[in-house]
Amino acid sequence: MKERLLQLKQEILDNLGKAKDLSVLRNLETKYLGRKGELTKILRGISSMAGEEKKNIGKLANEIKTELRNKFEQVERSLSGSADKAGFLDVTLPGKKIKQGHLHPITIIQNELEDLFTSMGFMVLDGPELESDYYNFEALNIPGNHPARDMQDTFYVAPGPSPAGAGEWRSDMVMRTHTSPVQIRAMRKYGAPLRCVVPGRVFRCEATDACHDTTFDQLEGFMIDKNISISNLISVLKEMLSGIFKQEVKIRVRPGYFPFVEPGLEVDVNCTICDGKGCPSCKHSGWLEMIGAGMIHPNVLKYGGIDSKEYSGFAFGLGLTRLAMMKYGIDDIRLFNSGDLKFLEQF
Ligand code: FA5
Repeated sequence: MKERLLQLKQEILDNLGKAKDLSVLRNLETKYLGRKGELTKILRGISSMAGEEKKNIGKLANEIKTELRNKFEQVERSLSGSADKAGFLDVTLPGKKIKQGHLHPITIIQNELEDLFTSMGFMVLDGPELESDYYNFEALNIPGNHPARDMQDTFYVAPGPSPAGAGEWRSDMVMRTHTSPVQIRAMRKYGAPLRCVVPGRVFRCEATDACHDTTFDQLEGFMIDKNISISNLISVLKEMLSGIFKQEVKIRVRPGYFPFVEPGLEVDVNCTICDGKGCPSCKHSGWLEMIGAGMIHPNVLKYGGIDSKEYSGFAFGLGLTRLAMMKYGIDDIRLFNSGDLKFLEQF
């Protein structure tokens, strides 16, 4: 009998250990401790035992019964606790905030410019950042060894040995130094007449300061048609600047040299950081060089497959990152690519 009791106790404890919810527990309770339960039946049988055996088995049976009762209660408490936790939802707790990203200031201003230009009938084009030497320089009237190449020192990719001999090296692929190569690509693809803008990233190998970076954005714009003149260029630039700044901005136009235009112009914007008084962002001049522009050189039209006797055109290259500096009052261009969230979260 003692053996049977200990065996039953072990069986009940094993089953209790496996009980996953309260309904399983209730079934176990009925099966073993209920009115017709297996342990109850044994306990009833003790009354028919005699003498010393009755006393010893009776004591053991009562001890086992008490121990099992306690164990049932303990399991019940833990099962109802976990049920509470799983089933309870505190709807008054504040929700988890999902961090939302936003557009980079350069993208914001690029979108505004694209809207402005499409409203004036310009197409928005794209071009490769890794560009051939031919499109970046050659077809823009800047042959190899032309001194104008020094104005835009670049990153040559995968240099190979120079056919010219020892000490020199050359590569046919460059990180584009400006968005102007897309002029040629567009002329060849679409022909004339043509109205396009090309926003995009450009790269230059140069020392950085508050208004120069090695990676920055430009927006190329060009218009080719019959009888296009400098006055068309100036009026488009004015339209663009007043659209971006939403107010009259002071500009200054001076002669500039770019081999792919004739005549060439530089357009400066009155520095909005210091209000023209002079600061590191404008190199203490009160003006920030913002746009290179001019009438497209006949050689460039020829490279693009357009008859320069029939068509003329203007082109400009806007420093998009510098425009963003002026619009948002940012005094150091290097902040744009810094990845600094304290800076970026202000937009
Ligand atoms: C050019 O890149 C010419 N492709 C522009 C052009 C296009 C002229 C079509 C004529 C016709 P430039 O090197 O000046 O020109 O650069 C144009 C503008 O880019 C500058 O006015 C300036 O706003 C910006 N820029 C130039 N270098 C940097 C730099 N290192 N960091 C930031 N912005 C720059």
